This record gives sequence, structure tokens and C-alpha cells, in this order.
Amino acid sequence: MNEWWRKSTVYQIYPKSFNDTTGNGVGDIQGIINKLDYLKKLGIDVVWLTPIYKSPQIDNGYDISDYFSIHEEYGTMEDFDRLLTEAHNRDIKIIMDIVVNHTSTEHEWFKKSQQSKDNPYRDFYIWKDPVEGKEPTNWVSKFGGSAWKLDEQTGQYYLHLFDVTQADLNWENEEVRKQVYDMMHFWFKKGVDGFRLDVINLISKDQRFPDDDGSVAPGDGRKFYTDGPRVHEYMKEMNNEVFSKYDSMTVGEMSSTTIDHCIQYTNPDSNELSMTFNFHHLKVDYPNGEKWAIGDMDFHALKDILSKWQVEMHKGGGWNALFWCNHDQPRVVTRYGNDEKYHNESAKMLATTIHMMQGTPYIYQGEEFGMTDPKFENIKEYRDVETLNYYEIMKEKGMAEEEIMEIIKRKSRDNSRTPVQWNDEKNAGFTTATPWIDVASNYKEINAEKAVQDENSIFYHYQKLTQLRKEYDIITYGDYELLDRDHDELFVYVRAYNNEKLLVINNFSANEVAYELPSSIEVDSFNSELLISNYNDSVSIANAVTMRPYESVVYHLT
Ligand code: TEU
Repeated sequence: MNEWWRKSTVYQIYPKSFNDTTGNGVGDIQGIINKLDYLKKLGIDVVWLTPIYKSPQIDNGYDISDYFSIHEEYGTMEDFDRLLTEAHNRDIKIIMDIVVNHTSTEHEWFKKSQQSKDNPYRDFYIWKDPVEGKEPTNWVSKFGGSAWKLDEQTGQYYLHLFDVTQADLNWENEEVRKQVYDMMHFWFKKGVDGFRLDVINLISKDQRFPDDDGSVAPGDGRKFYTDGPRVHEYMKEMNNEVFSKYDSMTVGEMSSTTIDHCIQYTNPDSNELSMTFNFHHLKVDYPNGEKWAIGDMDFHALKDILSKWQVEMHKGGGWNALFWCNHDQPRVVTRYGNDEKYHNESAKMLATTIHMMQGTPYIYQGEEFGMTDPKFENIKEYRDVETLNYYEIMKEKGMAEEEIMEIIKRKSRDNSRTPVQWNDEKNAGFTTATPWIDVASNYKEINAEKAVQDENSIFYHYQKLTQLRKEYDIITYGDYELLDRDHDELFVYVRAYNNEKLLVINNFSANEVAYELPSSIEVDSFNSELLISNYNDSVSIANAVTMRPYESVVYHLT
């Protein structure tokens, strides 16, 4: 089997914030077509489009009301077909984001399901009688509040792990599964190259629907639906019915998952998915696991987690999706780097850290030239449903406005959803109208046009990383070892493949750090070549090196 995705770099587009050509303040499909040459220049191989289907847009398209049509603000099916052709003409593949854990409550299936208990669509969703006059379980929604909503007319509750307008589908129902597979065939037949599957490890629920004992957090029901009882059976069925029939790539978004499950999802012998996203490395700044609180990044935990996934997925024949940023996460240069004095250095260093690992790397729009969090101070500037819900929840807890806004400023998903900063013109060149969400104020300094004009920019660093991946098999196939685990500032690892090694040294601090390489590396017995660095005058390797603030170097030893 041709596993092209193992050597690919993926670029994620959040269409709403990408590029507006119709002048309505919202990005569109034509806007993506207009930027394909820019993406080609960056060197990416695959575009992941977040949902563009018809949707009431309560959760920006993750609430689908019709899987077969395009959301009208984004354009038409003809526009989409043109995008596919234009992308393929440039050797860029397109993968669609598909949301099948839930649909919008405006989907026809849900509307019918809601009509009566004996409607044939009733069983498409998860309806339960009240228990002692209350919710069927104590589970909370990931966006806050109960995960159950009472339907007054029929007297039953439906499950929604996310927003109340995102009703969970009942995967136990064979007809649901069949409809989903048919819909996937529809998109494959159009020519799409694969899917990103939204929260796909939540589709199988424990059919006993027990209460949570609160041992992790009050009402945290995760253990009853995460990597649930039949999830691998469903993935194998989906693969057998759909994916196996096309030369496709599939990436599953795995919420709170484990390495063992991800090995099972992605080892080719299981016939499930190509690769998985997991989020453990993006929780190392959550104090006691709490997202809506501010904490320092635990650097040792970051190294341990990323390394453990590298080593164990490799051993188990699994495959990682590598990423720092997406539309749900704050911008990494602000979060784990330094978005002021060392903006350029730290953005490049962070990129190198994951692009030299084993797996398929993802670049989120704007990351390639170092977009930062916008640092909006006022709740009126925020749009995200999760953020607005938690604003109310924190208010109800009696927290002060100032404290709440400090948390939101650091944690909101809108941090990554501000319009792409194309140039230094009005609205950063994103739109001629009022954008649906404000542009970050630093667009005159940080924008794509400026990056493309400057050979030392972050953009060209990413371009180089995508090229190296194509040239050096060791990046794709080599094994991984973390060095100097306890070092407080440096993240150092080696990749090894046949008789070659890659030595990757990243300084995560603003300090100058003197570093002596462990003798096990035996640098003297190799020829070494500096493959990439983020200072123009990084030196060739020796047993001892001095790493400048956020310096990052990669040596190829042969
Ligand atoms: O996200 C799933 C998910 O659990 C998150 O990353 C979520 O945003 C986070 O836990 C909130 O703290 C996916 C999509 O990426 C996200 O945009 C959707 O809102 C969500 O599923 C529901 O479809």
C-alpha cells in the first residue's frame, strides 16, 4: 500500500478565518483557491479543511445540519469541486473534516427523531427517560453544564457531549452507521483524499449509562464513552466499508485517549485509521488538569509526554499526528515560546522540535509566519461558544471580571481563530468588510506578505522543514531517544536509522545555555552536517555547544 501520508506535511485551514473574497467578513472557498500557490510555496502536501458543510454555525461548523451540501457563506458545491481540481493540479491533497459523533439539532434526522418516541429516527440519537425526575446520568458536557437536555414534548432527555445543539448520534444503531458510510463514499467519489474524524473515539458509549463517581472531577463521564466498548469494532467496520476502497489518509481526533488505544487505531494490521491526534502534550500548562485556570508550562512533563508517545507508538507500529496548534488551542508561540523579543527564534525552535519527530506534522494557518494570541481584553470580542459558556460559569462562581478575562485571554479557542494576517492593509487583507471576529492588532508587523519577502522569516523555516522531510528518510522512519531528560532548559533528542543519526537540540529558554553532549552520541566518530537552525551562524557540532536563547539546531551524523 502506498502510504504517502507518512512523508507528507498537512496544512490546516479554518475557512471562516482564512480569506474572504465575497466581502461578507467570513472566509470562503474561493479565498482558499486564491492562496493555493502560497501553500504550494510553503511546501505542504495535504490541506485539512475544517467543516464546510451546511450548519447553523453555533460551533463554527462542528454542528452539521446537512452532510451533503456546502455552508452557503463558504460558496457552492461547484466552488468546492473547483477547489479540489485546483488543489490536485498543484499536487495538493484535500482531506475533509467529518463530524459523526453528533449532528446539529437542525439536522433532518434530529428533527424527525424529536417528533415522537416511535418515529423511525428516534433511535438515531441517544434518548433516555428521566431518572428520579432528573437527568439520566450526572455527566457534564465538555462545553459546561449537564450533558443531557430534556425535550418537554416527549418527556425524554437526549445526550449532547458538546453544545446543547450538538446531539450525539447512536452508533449502536446499524442504520446510523450505514448512513455515515454512504455519506463518506459520496465525498470520496468526488475525489477527496481522506478525512479528519472529529472526536471519533467518543462514538461508543457504555450502554449501562452509569453515573460518574466524581473521582476525577464532578460529573466527569469520560470513562464511560472515551475509547468505548465498541469503538474499535466501529473503526474496523468503517475501514472495511469505506477507507479500504480508496487510496486515502485518515486522522482521528482522540479526546483523552491512551497510547495503547492509539496503537490499536493506527497499526496497519488493525485496519482502522492512518494516524491519531492526542492532546496530552497540550495539557502541561493546566493546573490539576483544569483548562480554565492559569499555570506554568511543566517542561519536564512536556518532554516526557512527547517522548513516551514517540517511543511507544514506534514500538507498537502506530503513527502520530504531530502538532502544536489547531483551531481549539491558543497559539503556540505565545503559549510555549516567546511572542515578543524572541518571536522569530522561538517560533522556529518550536517548529523544529516537532517536525523532526516521527509522525505526520500539521501546520495550522498562520503558524507558518508566527501568528500570536490576539490578547483580547473584553468578552465582547470573543465569539466561541465554549468561551462564552465558561464566562458565565466563572461569573456564577463569583469570580472577578478581571480574573475571568485573564483566564479567557490565555485559554480561549478564539486565540487561534482570528483572521489570517495576509498583509499590513486594512483588516490584514482578510476582508474588505467587518470581519466576523477582530484581527489581532499586531498584523502590521506579523503577516504573510512580510514573511514571504524576508529570507530569514519563520515561513522559510517551515518551508525548509517540509523539504527536509522529503529528502531524509530518517525523519520518517528513524527511532527516537530522549537525551538528558532532567535538563531544565533543553529538549534534546536523537533519531537513528541504519547508520545515520539526527541530533536535535532545542533551547526552550531565553537564557544562554552551555551544553555538553552525552558521550553515548560519539559525535567524533561521525561526519556531521548542520541541517537546519534558527540562527544564521550556528556552528558545526562539537562535544560541547553553547545554545543561545531559543536556539535550535539539527545535525545529520553519518
Ligand atoms: O474538539 C474536541 C475537543 O474535545 C476539544 O479539543 C475541545 O475543543 C476542547 O476539549 C474544549 O476545551 C472537536 C473540534 O475540534 C472542536 O472544534 C469542536 O468544538 C468539538 O470537537 C465538537 O465537535
